[in-house]
Amino acid sequence: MKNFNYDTDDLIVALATPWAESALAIIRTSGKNSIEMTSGIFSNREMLIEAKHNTMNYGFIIDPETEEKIDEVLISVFRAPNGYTGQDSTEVYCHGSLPGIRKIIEAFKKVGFRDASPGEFTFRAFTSGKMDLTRAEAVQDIVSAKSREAQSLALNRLSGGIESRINEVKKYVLNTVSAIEIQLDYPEDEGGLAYVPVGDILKAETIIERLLATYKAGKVYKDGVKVVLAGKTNAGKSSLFNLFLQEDRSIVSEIHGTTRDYLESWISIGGIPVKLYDTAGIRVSADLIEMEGIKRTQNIVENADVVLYMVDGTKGLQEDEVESFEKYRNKNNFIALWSKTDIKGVIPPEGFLGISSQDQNGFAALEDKIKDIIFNGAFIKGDEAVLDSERQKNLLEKCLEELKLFRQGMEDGVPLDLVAQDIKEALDCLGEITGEVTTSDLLENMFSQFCVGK
Ligand SMILES: Nc1nc2c(ncn2[C@@H]2O[C@H](COP(=O)(O)OP(=O)(O)OP(=O)(O)O)[C@@H](O)[C@H]2O)c(=O)[nH]1
Ligand SMILES: [Mg+2]
Repeated sequence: MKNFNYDTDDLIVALATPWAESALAIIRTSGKNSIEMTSGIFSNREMLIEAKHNTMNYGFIIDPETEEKIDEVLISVFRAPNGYTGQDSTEVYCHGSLPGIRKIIEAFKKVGFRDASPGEFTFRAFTSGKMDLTRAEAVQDIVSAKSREAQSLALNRLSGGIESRINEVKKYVLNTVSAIEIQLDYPEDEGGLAYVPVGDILKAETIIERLLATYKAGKVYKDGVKVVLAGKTNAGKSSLFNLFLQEDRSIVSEIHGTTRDYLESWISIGGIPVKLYDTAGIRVSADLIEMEGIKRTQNIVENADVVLYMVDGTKGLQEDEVESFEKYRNKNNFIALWSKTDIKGVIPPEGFLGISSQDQNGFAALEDKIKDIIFNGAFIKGDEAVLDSERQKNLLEKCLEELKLFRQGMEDGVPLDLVAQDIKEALDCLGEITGEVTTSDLLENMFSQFCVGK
């Protein structure tokens, strides 16, 4: 983040809604005396200066130099230490005209505001103690969530779901640290018998392990997964692709080699964003374009999270596909499908899931199987807090490692002052997660990923 300003008192302004024509737009400000300074461009100065926290104030934005009316607006007022940033701040609800918005922001600058950097409002919320880093990270996750589920998981983190779990861990670790400190300070009191509550460390480890298990699930909701339909020509891949999409996107025909290049589309399976690929059917062909399509199919299959391999149920597994079938079969992300089960006499053999794009038989079972593979047992329970930041995950892994080292050391009879080091490092990791121990590099890196106005 260039020119990221850590002077958190000065006056910042930014458009909080998209830079596009719309019915309404919101411009937000924050900083010391920002309410009074906003009143400098408001038709009813006194009203704003005296406005209470959490109130709406009607009037006009006035150009402070020309005194020209710029827009008819509502201004909401938030007084420190309340409000999002914990500072005095205002939000201007104006009409969503781009020239109008530009003029309002210019007016703000004329009375001493500057453009906010990305994430600067949230940064201020963090520095004024309104939220820890796990919550701040959740703010950006909410803004960029691709699905309703991802958004609601982020909302849980914003309400402190992760923070409270981390604090629990911290409590257990601190208990142990203080027990160690006492031992080190007054060794003779215990008659040489060191008592350290190792059970607390085990409890801490359990919480961390569970949080780490939710990481995979959380990532699935946030980034989505790749699911590929592969198989021989005419197996019925495009028909199933269209069924997933609920539209006639891919051409379906009885001619072999109908799909020559791959197609992709985002769909949702139980709230998980899935990028579904329809691919060129595998066969030996003299057609160069088709061969290129088949080559690309293989690449996509290699990189897929889930491979749906479809065998034409009316024909069974063909000789020339055995090789590719066997190649993928041994992977744990593979589902073997037996197509066209609506046709009389088409019955899936052992190991295949029967499916029909015509009567949709097997479709729900397929969705369940896909979910099983994606989550691999790491389902999220109810409104459990789901870890989703890589930064937090890495720190938790390190913390867990240190705690295990500590326990190992205790078992091996390593002197207390040495094992104490491991547990203090574990504590540092926890502090870094919530932001009590931070470096400016970390903050800069994190907040620069935000959008302006957040
Ligand atoms: N009865 C029945 N016919 C199906 C079903 N699925 C596909 N078909 C038919 O099978 C033929 C091939 O279907 P496609 O979906 O184009 O097959 P594909 O695997 O995409 O074929 P390529 O693009 O050539 O690789 C078409 O005539 C479809 O109507 C099904 O579930 N039941
Ligand atoms: Mg096709």
